[in-house]
Amino acid sequence: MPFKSTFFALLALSFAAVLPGCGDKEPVPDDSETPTDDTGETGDDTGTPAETPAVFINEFMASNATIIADDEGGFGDWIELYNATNAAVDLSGWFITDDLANTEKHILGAITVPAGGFVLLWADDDILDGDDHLSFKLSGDGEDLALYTPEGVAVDELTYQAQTTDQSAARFPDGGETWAITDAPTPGATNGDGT
Ligand SMILES: [Ca+2]
Ligand SMILES: [Ca+2]
Repeated sequence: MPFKSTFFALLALSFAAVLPGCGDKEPVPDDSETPTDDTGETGDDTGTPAETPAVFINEFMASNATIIADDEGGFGDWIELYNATNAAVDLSGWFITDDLANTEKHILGAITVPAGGFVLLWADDDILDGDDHLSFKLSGDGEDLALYTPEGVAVDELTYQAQTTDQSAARFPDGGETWAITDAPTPGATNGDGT
């Protein structure tokens, strides 16, 4: 099927499924307005609803002993979000939770993720420290982690297994489908390509 490189980010969730079918074809150039292939399908890019920005839970650490401290010197659990779009995304009123059965556990305050950039949230159950501090911690034994719009639309949802102290779980590349555990965490910065 045709594949536009400019839609890599938006189609990140389906990337793994799409890739095998594209293995023997060159990507369709960006200026190809009407991709054609053997199926005769039109190229309407309806895969991602416009009202749900491509923001990802991009990396997290459920047991932080020495990797990074907050402004108060605390080594709390942390969650990195990544904005795969070309515009800043205001997360005010969005929900983040460690429990898929309680999607409105924490409502985000004045948090904005820059275009193509990252924001680091502290999961330390210490909300008096600022809008980047959440009302829950991440269990090192495994837990849920999810992000919802103010309307309750799931933007990213995951369930993770037991974690090792000072190792993070991260998407490679940023916003990609593949998760890996790394002992070289990059809180607030790109995950790189995993090499
Ligand atoms: Ca928790
Ligand atoms: Ca990172």
